[in-house]
Amino acid sequence: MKILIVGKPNTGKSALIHRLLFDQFKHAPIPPTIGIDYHSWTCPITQTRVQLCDTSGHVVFRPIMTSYLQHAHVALVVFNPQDLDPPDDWIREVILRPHCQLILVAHHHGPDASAPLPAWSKRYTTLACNASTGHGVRHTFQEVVRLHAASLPSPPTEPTQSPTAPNTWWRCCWC
Ligand SMILES: Nc1nc2c(ncn2[C@@H]2O[C@H](COP(=O)(O)OP(=O)(O)O)[C@@H](O)[C@H]2O)c(=O)[nH]1
Ligand SMILES: [Mg+2]
Repeated sequence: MKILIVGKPNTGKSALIHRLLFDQFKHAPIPPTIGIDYHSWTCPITQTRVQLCDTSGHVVFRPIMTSYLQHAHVALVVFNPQDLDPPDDWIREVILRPHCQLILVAHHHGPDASAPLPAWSKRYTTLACNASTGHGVRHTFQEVVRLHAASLPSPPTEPTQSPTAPNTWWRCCWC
């Protein structure tokens, strides 16, 4: 399963992945992501192997990011709930690709990961977490795996044959 992590620069995309993979928060400034950084993670609940593609939010890399959306199963649009400007451009890019599931991640930079979310974000599936405290980070990624699995069509089931079917009278006449 491939997850593309997008959103404006400095929303904490790389910090979230660092917290997920190493259970740490880097207080020293994280160098800006250039293009895409790849990481792999296995969901401890379902054992699903996940490729995490951490992207640069910089506008220069926007065409590369949009091409990567074609191969992603899920796009996480990370945003800062205090930001008055919704990440509409990213949301629009993902909605244009119906194969790619859109999930928003409200990344609170303050200590309270349960602070209220902006009203606009309630139109979408939105999860909330915080890289500095770690609050909600593992749950967010586990929930993304679960939501993706739930969105897949269920495999066709074998037609069940009625146990009485072979004994119907007309079948007997063929013997
Ligand atoms: N206080 C606080 N700062 C954060 C948090 N997450 C990220 N930052 C800081 O915000 C800046 C941008 O984070 P980064 O993960 O590089 O953002 P990205 O550009 O979206 O990948 C860095 O200086 C981080 O240390 C957080 O949860 N709390
Ligand atoms: Mg980054």
